[in-house]
Amino acid sequence: MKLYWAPPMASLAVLILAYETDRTLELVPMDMESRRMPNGLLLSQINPKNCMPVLERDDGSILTETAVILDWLAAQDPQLRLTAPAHSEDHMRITEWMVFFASEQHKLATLLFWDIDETAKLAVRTRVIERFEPSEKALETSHFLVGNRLTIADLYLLVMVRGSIHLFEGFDPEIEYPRLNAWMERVVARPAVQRAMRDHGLGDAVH
Ligand SMILES: N[C@@H](CCC(=O)N[C@@H](CS)C(=O)NCC(=O)O)C(=O)O
Repeated sequence: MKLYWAPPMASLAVLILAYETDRTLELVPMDMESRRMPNGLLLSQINPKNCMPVLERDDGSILTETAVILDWLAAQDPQLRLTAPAHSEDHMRITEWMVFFASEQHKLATLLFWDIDETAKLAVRTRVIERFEPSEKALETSHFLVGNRLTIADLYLLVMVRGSIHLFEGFDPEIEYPRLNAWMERVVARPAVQRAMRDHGLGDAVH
């Protein structure tokens, strides 16, 4: 399988999941400015939505949308319980979190790469950061977002927090969201996460 990726974006969650499930993905880097791959192919030629990440499966079919890629990949190894059976309560909760991250934080954060003015950038920052509050609250009573075990919802949240630290200068979850910060330290310490961060070009054992 091939993962078309661009750091420090959501493709990191897919790579972590691949390592959690002991799978090998061929990484194809994408230049987000030109939206071209090293071989000159345009992102839109692979994904008409012109968005990352993109997973090309072994049969050549293309899967898009972070939440869907994560769910499909996790479902290949049901015994690991990184997702849950379709239509179960846990699956609904996992999906609920992922749709929230996708629509209320991820897409909003990507506006920073668009041609918007400083006032709009500040509004994006405020909205994205304040939307970590539900996660902070959920982590008051559980070690993870769903079912007290690591799931793909946690992987999506991880890239939202790390992406926000990268994008929003001065955002420090240790100060603003202590439970989220403690959760992040636990998740980041996992060998699969450390390995994915290194392979994703984020340097050594980054926090
Ligand atoms: N709906 C997509 C959106 C992902 C997304 O916004 N990806 C960013 C990179 S992390 C992107 O492609 N941005 C380019 C754009 O929005 O035009 C998903 O959930 O995967």
